[in-house]
Order: sequence, then C-alpha cells, then structure tokens
Amino acid sequence: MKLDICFSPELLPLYELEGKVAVIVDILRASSTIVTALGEGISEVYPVATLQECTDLGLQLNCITAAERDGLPAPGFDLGNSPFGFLGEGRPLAGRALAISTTNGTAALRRSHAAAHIVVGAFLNLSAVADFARRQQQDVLVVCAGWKGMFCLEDTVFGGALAARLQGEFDVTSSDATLAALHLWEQAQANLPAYLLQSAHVRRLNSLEASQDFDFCMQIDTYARVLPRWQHERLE
Ligand code: 3SL
Repeated sequence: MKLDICFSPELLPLYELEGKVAVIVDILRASSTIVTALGEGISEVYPVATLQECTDLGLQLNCITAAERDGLPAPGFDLGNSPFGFLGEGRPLAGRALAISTTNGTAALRRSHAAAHIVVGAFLNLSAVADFARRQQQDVLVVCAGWKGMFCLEDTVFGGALAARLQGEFDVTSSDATLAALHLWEQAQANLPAYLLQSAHVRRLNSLEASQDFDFCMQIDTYARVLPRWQHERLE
C-alpha cells in the first residue's frame, strides 16, 4: 500500500481516487472544526459548497448552520468556522446535526467523491486516521485543502505526520510529495505550534483575531477516536 499527498484540490485531476482512502485535511480550520464538532456530540455533518445550500439545509433539517468566507463568519449563520463554536459547558450542541460551508475545506471534500472511503483528518484525530488507514489496507491519498488552490504548510505537515505514523506498513518513499511532507514533519514535530506559526494562514487568522483557534488546532489526538467518515451523503 502507498501513501501519497495531493498538495491542493487543483491537482486532484492528476490523481486516481478510485479504490483509495481519501483523507481530507484543512488543519486551519475546517477539518479541525469538523472533528471537534463530532467529538463534542454533533450527530452528523453535512459539508456543502455554497452558502445557499447551507441555509437551505438548515431550514430543511432544522440543524445548526456554520459558514465561513475568507476567514470570517459568514453573516446569517449560527456559527463561523471556529472549533470553539462547539466547545462549552455541558456540550450544548450535542445531538444536533450540522450543515457547514467553508472556503476551501468543504469544497476539497466534495471534490474527492470518487474515493472508496473519505475521512476527515486533523492533528486532533491523527491516531483515528492512522488506525483507519491500517484497517482498510488500501492506498491512501491525503488531500490538502490548501488556500484558494495554493499550497498550505500546515496541511502538508499533517500529511508528513500521518506518513511517519504509517511508515513501515505503507510505502511512503515512492512519491516526492510524501518525502517532502516527511521532511517537513521532521522539522516540525519537536514544536509543532512554533513551526507552524510561520505559515501564511496563521497570519491571516491572527489578523482576524482567531489565534486561539490556532493553538487548539495544534493539539495532537485530543479526539483520538473521532473519525468523521463520509457515509450516506454526510459525515458521521
Ligand atoms: O478555507 C477553509 O475551509 C477554512 O478552513 C479557512 S478558515 O480557517 O476558516 O479561514
């Protein structure tokens, strides 16, 4: 089995997804937020591409709606794209469904539909993703959501962390993308927050006063058993 990394959804047409496990990653912040939502008791997540779909689903299902555009909460929805929206004393949103639309993360998910299995990965659930990959015994493609089609450091470092976990069981050396991600992870692992503080999206988040989200998203395995998995047209 092989683990490969697609640095941006724009590169997806170059990859085969059929018969593979696709791991969708948007560390800052969509995949971290979705993992947190399910970890805090949200019953199921409907990732949608457009704001209109998000509004419509909210009405149709009477569910929580969350939406972000350009890093800011989109007006007219219950929540933005912060994992802190799902945290709180007594898990106030537990049992509710969620419709969510974000700039890059949910779009990357929708574009990976041809894969045999689609799961959502973040540092917060690294072990759950690695365990699932081991159980499936199929090739893995890490799909980095990036930023508006461009490379993102934090998503790629996650790919390196997953490759490091699966080294020995998966071929992680035959793709230059995976080799590069492994090298980045080697640099980053001693102090992940310090390393990723230099990334462009952190600067965007800082300027949007969302830097507490950054610290939260850097935690490894806070939700080690939570694996958002695409089934029946939703993540559960
Ligand atoms: O693009 C996305 O999907 C978001 O995760 C970006 S942000 O972190 O909400 O700015």
